[in-house]
Amino acid sequence: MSDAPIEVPQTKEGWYVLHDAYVVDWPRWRACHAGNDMIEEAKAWLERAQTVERGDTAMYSIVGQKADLLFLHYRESVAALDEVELSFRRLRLHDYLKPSYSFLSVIELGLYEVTGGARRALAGRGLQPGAPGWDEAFQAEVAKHTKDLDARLYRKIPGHSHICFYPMSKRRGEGHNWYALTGDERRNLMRSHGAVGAKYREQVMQVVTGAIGLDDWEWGVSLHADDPMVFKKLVTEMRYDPASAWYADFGPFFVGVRHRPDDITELLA
Ligand code: 76R
Repeated sequence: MSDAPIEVPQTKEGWYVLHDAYVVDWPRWRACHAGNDMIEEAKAWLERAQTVERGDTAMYSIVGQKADLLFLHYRESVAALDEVELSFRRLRLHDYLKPSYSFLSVIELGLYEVTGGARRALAGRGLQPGAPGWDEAFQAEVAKHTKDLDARLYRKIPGHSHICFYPMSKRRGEGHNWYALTGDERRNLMRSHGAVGAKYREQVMQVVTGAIGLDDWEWGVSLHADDPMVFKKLVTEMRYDPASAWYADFGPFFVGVRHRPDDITELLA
């Protein structure tokens, strides 16, 4: 450990995000006769949720036993997420679903490169962290480079046909502890991580969401692509990159196919 002042990473936050997954109680659903009404009600709910002005919603059919349906919501506040969640609970269809997984987080952009650049710029002007005026000068320098991030923070859900979602945390073990690294060590690791990711930029869109203080893991990773094979290739390559190889722990993986509101009829047929 160095005795340099601890550099807590700076981040910019956008929409709050809820990943909300359910399994269908198939025997009860099959035995019920009011199916059509409920489906129409659910479709109308999804239409409304998807056309919300501030945020977005998407529905995915999850492959495998972990869930049948995943709803992904972007909203401007935790309260707005709570509202859309409750409006879903009130649907009659909800009586035939069982909760399978949920994850609350917020779209997050790490500013490792921007803050590293700001520190160098200030050092060039003879200002060191902790010196009088440093905080204001630092924030002004960061602000110069973060004006154009809104398009990524307040975006629509990427329209790709497949999603791969998983929560993850950075390791805090005796041997490898992300939180005990210096800012420069973390910055270098994230630079290498970004370089691996950049190779897949054409094929996949990553939406990283921060969840420290919000849920049981530290980040949510949503990868959006049209070809799911890209998930396997990309995540495999990331595993060998030091930021993941030494410092990453992963939760359950959910892979699904995106569907429109009209598809609910067929999904539940
Ligand atoms: O901001 C950027 O998009 C550029 C650089 C970048 C950052 C800061 C980047 C690029 N990522 C960043 C941050 Mn990522 N990412 C993951 C995973 O499975 C694993 O091993 C890890 C899960 C994948 C697959 C992935 C893909 N990334 C982060 C963070 C925050 C860490 C922090 O702040 O400490 C996490 C948790 C994380 C996880 N990353 C990319 C990708 C891809 C494909 C890219 C390039 C995309 C692009 O540049 O548009």
